[in-house]
Amino acid sequence: MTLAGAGGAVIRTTCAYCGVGCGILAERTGERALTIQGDPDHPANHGRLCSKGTHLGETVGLDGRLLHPMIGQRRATWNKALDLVARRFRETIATHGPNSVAFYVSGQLLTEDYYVANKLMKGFIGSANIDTNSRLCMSSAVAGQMRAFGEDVVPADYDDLDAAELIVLVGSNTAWCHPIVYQRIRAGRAKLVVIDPRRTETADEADLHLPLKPGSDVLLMNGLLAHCRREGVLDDAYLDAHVAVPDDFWTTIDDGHDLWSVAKGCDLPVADVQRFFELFAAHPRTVTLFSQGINQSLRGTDQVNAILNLHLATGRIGKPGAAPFSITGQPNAMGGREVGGLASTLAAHMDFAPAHRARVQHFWAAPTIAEKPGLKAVDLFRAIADGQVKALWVMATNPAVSMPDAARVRDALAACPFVVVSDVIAETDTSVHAHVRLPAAAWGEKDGTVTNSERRISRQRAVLPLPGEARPDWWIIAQVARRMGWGSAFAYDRPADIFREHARLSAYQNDGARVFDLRAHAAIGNAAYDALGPFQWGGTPFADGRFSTADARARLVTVTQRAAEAVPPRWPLTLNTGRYRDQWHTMTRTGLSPKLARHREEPLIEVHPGDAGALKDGGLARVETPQGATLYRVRVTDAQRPGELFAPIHWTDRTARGGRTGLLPRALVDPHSGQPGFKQTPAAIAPVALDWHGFAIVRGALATMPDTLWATRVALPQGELWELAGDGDPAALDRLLPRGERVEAVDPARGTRRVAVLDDGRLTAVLFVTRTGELPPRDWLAAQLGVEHGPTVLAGRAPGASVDRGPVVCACFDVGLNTIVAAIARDALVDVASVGAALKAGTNCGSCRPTIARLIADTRMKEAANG
Ligand SMILES: Nc1nc2c(c(=O)[nH]1)N[C@H]1C(S)=C(S)[C@@H](COP(=O)(O)OP(=O)(O)OC[C@H]3O[C@@H](n4cnc5c(=O)[nH]c(N)nc54)[C@H](O)[C@@H]3O)O[C@H]1N2
Ligand SMILES: Nc1nc2c(c(=O)[nH]1)N[C@H]1C(S)=C(S)[C@@H](COP(=O)(O)OP(=O)(O)OC[C@H]3O[C@@H](n4cnc5c(=O)[nH]c(N)nc54)[C@H](O)[C@@H]3O)O[C@H]1N2
Ligand code: SF4
Ligand SMILES: [Mo]
Repeated sequence: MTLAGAGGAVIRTTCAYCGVGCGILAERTGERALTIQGDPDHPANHGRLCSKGTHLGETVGLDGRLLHPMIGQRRATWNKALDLVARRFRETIATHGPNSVAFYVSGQLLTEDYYVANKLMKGFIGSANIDTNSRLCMSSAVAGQMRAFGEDVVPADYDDLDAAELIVLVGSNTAWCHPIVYQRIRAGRAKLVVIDPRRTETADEADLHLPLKPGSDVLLMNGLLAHCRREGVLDDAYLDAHVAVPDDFWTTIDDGHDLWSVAKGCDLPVADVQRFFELFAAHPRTVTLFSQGINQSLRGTDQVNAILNLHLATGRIGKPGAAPFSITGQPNAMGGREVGGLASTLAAHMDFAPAHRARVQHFWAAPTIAEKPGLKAVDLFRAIADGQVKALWVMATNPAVSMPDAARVRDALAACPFVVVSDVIAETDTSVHAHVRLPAAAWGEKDGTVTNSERRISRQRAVLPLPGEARPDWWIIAQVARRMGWGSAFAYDRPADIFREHARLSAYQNDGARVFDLRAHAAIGNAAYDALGPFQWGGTPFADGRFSTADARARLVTVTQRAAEAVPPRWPLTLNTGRYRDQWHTMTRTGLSPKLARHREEPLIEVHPGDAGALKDGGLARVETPQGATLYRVRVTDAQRPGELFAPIHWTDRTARGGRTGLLPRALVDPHSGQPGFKQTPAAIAPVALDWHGFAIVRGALATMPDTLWATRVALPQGELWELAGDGDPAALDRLLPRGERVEAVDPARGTRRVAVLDDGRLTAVLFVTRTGELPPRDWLAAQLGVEHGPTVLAGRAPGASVDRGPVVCACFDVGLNTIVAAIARDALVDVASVGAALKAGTNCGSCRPTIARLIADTRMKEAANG
């Protein structure tokens, strides 16, 4: 659908990133240029966008794109590449059977792509060896909802956040990871409780923050349920009518869940736990929103059920403002669940029961159908390493970075006889292991549907033409299927053909037993599909108290807190991992945006002051676990609990030496869901002293990655900044610099080395290194690229320059921390709105408002302390 607008046509589409699923108005303004605005008419965001969505336009250039099929290092035609993929898969299946091949796919595929991949594997190849990165993401929520509801349905809407009186965020850094949902929560009037071991920016603004001991959520939730029972808050009528309760359930809840035992077990003040319990008891309209702090645990499914138990036993489900809300991470995590893209589901919310298999096989007119669940992600990569799986196709995910114990995953990829990778980027840590690389259409070029956290299906539409020979994922998969001999079953001409089939399957022999049902769209025409506006399926799920089980009753599930793991002396700390506000996963796309790079330029390891010992804030440290080791920049902060470390997941071999968090977690999983326990890994940390530190700024890109011990790439508007540190002679760094006229200032006594490279008098690169001293701020130098300069540039600052504005807080208006702090002090600003009025900071996407609020509080506190 297009709208009239000045310049080009304004296209309605959906954000590329998180599961909030914000609507976007995009307008093409140049060859590869877009303007981006929030869609005021989209019910998920009503016109708002966070920093990542706002800066999507900075990520649609062709730098680093994979534009042609590649066989090894050679460019190939589509015909050759597709023939090869089809032949190798066919041969492997013929010799070793259907379970010797696998697909590893992603919640970043569109529903249409996902549907075709799932159909090919389960109905035609006849194996269920298709699993997805959603296994790492919300498979515990899926397993928990299946146990409780009999179907994987999220019974919550964003409207519930407006209607709620109390919102409990459990294991969710919503302010950073689902910013527009967070803004909606803040705009409402509900009280906010945050349950997270770290004091995140989400926790900063809460009415109550419970920094519980990691992994003690079951104890806390069971304790709360015991409190509700004591206080008469249970909904007995609802339980009688709609819920099956196991015999041992209430004795387990009554046993050992007094307030004091719970507070002690969770390592929380009794008064805070009591306050939480009382808030919950007092507010029937409660939404409990949870994500990876709950799901990514060796007890993830039990933790999910502990939350669902609470909502079922208090009847807080299927009513406005009352819901357990498993929020999804990726833009189409929910669509993947609908098509059955997990190895443990079949299709359209059906599983491997004989009747389901027969139904799906019949619908697809398929020659075969997978008999049983396939290999889940962690087991899949083990089976590749063992040689059981001999051909793998990876689509839209980067497992060499994002899987636990990633070094073993890399070994598996390297050993696999045939690896195909479909990606939009030419070189990723995964695709360097590929025998065949297939260029996929990227966000802004693809066309289809995604489903957000509240089951709302929205269109993604193409705004830009396909570059090079890039093709949509559905097309690539269907082409391989045709070449494997299944032409008529994969004769799709457009995404609408696939959507119709998917909608028909959801309705096929569905007498209401499956909530997921798109029958109203099963006959949608091409034009109507093109114009399709956002719509939600499922109505208000379970509003009538009927669930998707055989007896229509939901289930309480008996779950108990397991004893904490013993702390091995060699690994005294617990490593927690997660996300930064302005980066998306392995940075293949957000890493292209200079504005987004500024929020956190380097991978930090956050450490409590009590654990810092010899670690220096701003220094480097090595974090080690039994699986591997990697370096980080140290941040000492009391936002961490003692004994715990926090590291970001974003940096890769393409962007850094160090910060390779995927190497550290164990490949251990939850027994029900197969989801890895990413949030708790026994670890140790030690300082690393390097001879020198410095940075390089270059126009364009460095020819090779620095082989220094520490190096981090930061995108700049005209090139790259590399933060560097190492041992030995820093003169060796000179070879990283481009050719050109060099001016240098080298002071061996003070250990400084400053080099500038000029081309025709214009600055193309600088290198600044010091052994002991300070380095100048990077901003000014970065802005000098392309400007005429002489040796004075080696001073590193403009003559009479003002102070560094500091790290960027507001990515939208490029406002630095020091600028904000100075304005707060100078103009006695007391709230976020006045900072916005003075500096514009925080007035667009709002992602930085929690930071600004914290800066105001800090400044006021310091002023108070200074009298
Ligand atoms: N900026 C940004 N946003 C994103 C993404 C991104 O990469 N960048 N990715 C998207 C995706 S795919 C996902 S899945 C979501 C994830 O969104 P979130 O789940 O909000 O993000 P995480 O940072 O992984 O983890 C959330 C919190 O869980 C806490 N936690 C750790 N252990 C425990 C525990 O034992 N109990 C409790 N209660 N909490 C614990 C961590 O301290 C952390 O603050 O974000 C989505 N949005
Ligand atoms: N330690 C630790 N590890 C984690 C987590 C954690 O919290 N801690 N979180 C886990 C979670 S929740 C998730 S979701 C995963 C995410 O981990 P990944 O899925 O591995 O991360 P992405 O960087 O999103 O990878 C997406 C890839 O698809 C490519 N791509 C983008 N668009 C398209 C497209 O349209 N088509 C194709 N074919 N390719 C495309 C991108 O260039 C990129 O290479 O990480 C997991 N790993
Ligand atoms: S909250 Fe941000 S990242 Fe998520 S969909 Fe909306 S704009 Fe995109
Ligand atoms: Mo995720």
